[in-house]
Amino acid sequence: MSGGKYDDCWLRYAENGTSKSYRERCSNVYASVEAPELGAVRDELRRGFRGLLGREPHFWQHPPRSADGFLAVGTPAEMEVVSDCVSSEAVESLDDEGFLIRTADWEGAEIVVVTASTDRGLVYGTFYLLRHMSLGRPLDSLDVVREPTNAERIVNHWDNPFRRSVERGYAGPSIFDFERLPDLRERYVDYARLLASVGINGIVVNNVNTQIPNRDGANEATNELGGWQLLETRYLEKLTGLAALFRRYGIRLYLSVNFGAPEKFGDLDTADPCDDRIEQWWAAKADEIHECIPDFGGFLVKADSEGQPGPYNYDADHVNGANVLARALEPHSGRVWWRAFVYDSHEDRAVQQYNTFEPLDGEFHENVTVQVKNGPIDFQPREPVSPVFGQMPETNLGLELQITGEYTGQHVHACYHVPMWKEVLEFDTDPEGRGRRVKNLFTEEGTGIAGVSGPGDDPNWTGHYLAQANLYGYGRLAWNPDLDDETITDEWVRQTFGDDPAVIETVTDIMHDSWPAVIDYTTGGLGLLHMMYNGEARLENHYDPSPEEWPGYHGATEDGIGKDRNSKGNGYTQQYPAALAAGYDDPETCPNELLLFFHHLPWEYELEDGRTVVQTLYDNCFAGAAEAERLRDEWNSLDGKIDDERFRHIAERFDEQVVQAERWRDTLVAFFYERSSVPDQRGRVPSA
Ligand code: GCW
Repeated sequence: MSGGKYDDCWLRYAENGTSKSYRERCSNVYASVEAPELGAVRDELRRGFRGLLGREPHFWQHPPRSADGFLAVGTPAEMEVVSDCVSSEAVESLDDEGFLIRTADWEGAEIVVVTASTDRGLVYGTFYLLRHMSLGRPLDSLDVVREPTNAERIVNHWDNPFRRSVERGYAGPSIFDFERLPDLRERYVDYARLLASVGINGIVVNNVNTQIPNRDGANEATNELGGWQLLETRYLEKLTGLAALFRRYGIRLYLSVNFGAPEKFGDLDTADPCDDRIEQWWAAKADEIHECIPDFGGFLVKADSEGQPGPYNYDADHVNGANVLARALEPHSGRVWWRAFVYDSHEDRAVQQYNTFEPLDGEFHENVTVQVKNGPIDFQPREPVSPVFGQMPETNLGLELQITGEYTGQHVHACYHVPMWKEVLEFDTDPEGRGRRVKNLFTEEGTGIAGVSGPGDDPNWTGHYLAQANLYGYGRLAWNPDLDDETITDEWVRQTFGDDPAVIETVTDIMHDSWPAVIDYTTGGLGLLHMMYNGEARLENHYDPSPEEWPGYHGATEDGIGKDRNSKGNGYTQQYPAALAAGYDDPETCPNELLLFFHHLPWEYELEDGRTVVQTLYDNCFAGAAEAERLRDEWNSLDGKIDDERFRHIAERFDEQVVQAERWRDTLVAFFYERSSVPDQRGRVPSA
């Protein structure tokens, strides 16, 4: 932990075997001083080198005259040293956020140059260099050019500004203390550093549920102190300083807004997007925000979903709704992120998003991004990829991933999401040959990736220490979705836990195997989902096993289990392009891990390996719980190899995970037995 306050996560900058050579090259730093971002660059180098070099670097305002090397950070326009070492065409051809790092010989000294065409590029270049050094890699012969694949790389906070709670957050209260703004906490700087270090360039600071459902009673929305109030002038003014702080790190601020805001503020009796007064109201609001925050990113909107108001309240549709906001933001280069998470019943929401949004393809404004969750349901441990992807070619789409662990053990269980996200990103939305993998859908301007973040005010930011890896991995993939999970995991483990090979190997293995274990004991591994408790009044919402509760999702009956989301059933498979639809539609060709998502099958339906459905469910539940135990034991083998504080914290989480995994296993297998009356061939499931 840094100074006993809160953790540095992967920005620990520990001295390593290469530090001696770093001292030779980087003890002197020549960095330009103009823009605010460059303050961030210098601060980070100071902090990073204090650790990595074991001493503070000396900052120069001109090139140091010494035979030793130095580090030069700046744009060629500002620094001659840079333009001497790097061709201006090479820099000009970089996109705004790209950077170039090169080792060069300059007047007899060996220097390292970090350059870019913008100051934001320099921020990313600096963090790249520090990561490179944290990984102990040499500085000779550096020749690095990097640009982000995706232009928009955003985190969505589901923070409730005035309660300071975080919806689906498992790491304490909100980092943001909105009541105290414009006072800024030191922690905001550290958060901005964490985000910028992995390339995040946007932050939505408040919950999409801008009016908070009353969780204790009927699921009725109340107006009490919702995040919608941030649009009031007095709060906008307070956000100015926060936006400036993030700006230094290349991060733009966004707000979740309430579609009914024009009505809520009391001066209008409607929020009808087709009413001229509403058009003017939003335009004036956007102007006002822009006055306070000149680089304001835009609005995120959850409309007509789970109690939030939307265009349906006014007989309008999502295009009307999104476009009125888009027109308001257009003069300020702002963007509307319009969520596709819209459904009207729990019966089968899988079919609803495609049916609602696909017919609207081509009608959204240029500065609207339709933000779609990776799967058609809701961040389940495993879901098929949403059929919306690849099928709205005339619409800017955004991919919404969940960094926090709502359905994956809520940061009591270890569950590394990077392998899941890789599965989504590598998914081919059109296997008939046009090569539209999910990861290739967000490279055009206006498209992008959004991650629902969970960090909170806990000393370790994420509740479960290992969950830091999800934030790290999210940023790295949003920047470059081609990175493989091994690379990301290795970077994170080494920066976080150091270079002891035994520690690296063990932690890597734990990360790698954590998600499959959670899938197995919470679902049985054949594509079932939503077996979680869903009461509104208890904290364990979406955490505890409760398979009886939502038969509509898993379709368990006496004769079988699974849901016919196929052409015999509700036709969901037909929302996919023909080749995918055909594959999913036939239980013989449907991938095992999604079998019961698409098909209701007899309990004793035989799978390819000769086992029955019910036996496979039993086996997987047992295997998942056993795996949780193995992961715990692996972690325990690190006793004495890492600091006590982190060791004990994670060991305690694993102890609890093992207990919960066994509970999940026992509840699910009892449920499967109770419905099927088929005994476990291995005699593990009590049949009395
Ligand atoms: O499934 C739900 C979560 C809600 C969340 C919603 C959404 C912000 O349980 O907590 O609300 O998804 O994505 O809007």
